[in-house]
Amino acid sequence: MAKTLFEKIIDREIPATIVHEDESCVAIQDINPGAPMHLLLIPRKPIPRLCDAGPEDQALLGHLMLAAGKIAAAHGYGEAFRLVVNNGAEAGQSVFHLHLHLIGGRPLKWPPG
Ligand code: DGP
Repeated sequence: MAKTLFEKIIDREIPATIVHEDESCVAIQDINPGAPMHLLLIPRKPIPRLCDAGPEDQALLGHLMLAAGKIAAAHGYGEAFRLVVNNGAEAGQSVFHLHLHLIGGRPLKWPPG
């Protein structure tokens, strides 16, 4: 299988600003930020979409959520941030390696477009 874009970033084959790294995930700055904080939390495991995750991924998904809160706090936005997962092209997913958008630092409207 060809590596996903995010696997190449994790493997340092493509440059990115990495702001967090642990045994299960990597967080990078989004190349096209939509807010003062716009990070992508990427599991090392290349699950294409959230709907492709299975029961075996339960701990990993929980890890991502908890890591997001800690990373938001480390960036000064621990009290007000948004997590977004685009699942599928029609929902706006463009990179088919599961990732959480971690957004903060400006007022966020609801519902998102
Ligand atoms: P999504 O549309 O939900 O699949 O989000 C993919 C995000 O990935 C999008 O916000 C832009 C970001 N992105 C795409 N290519 C690169 C890249 O080469 N480097 C970085 N840092 N981010 C990228």
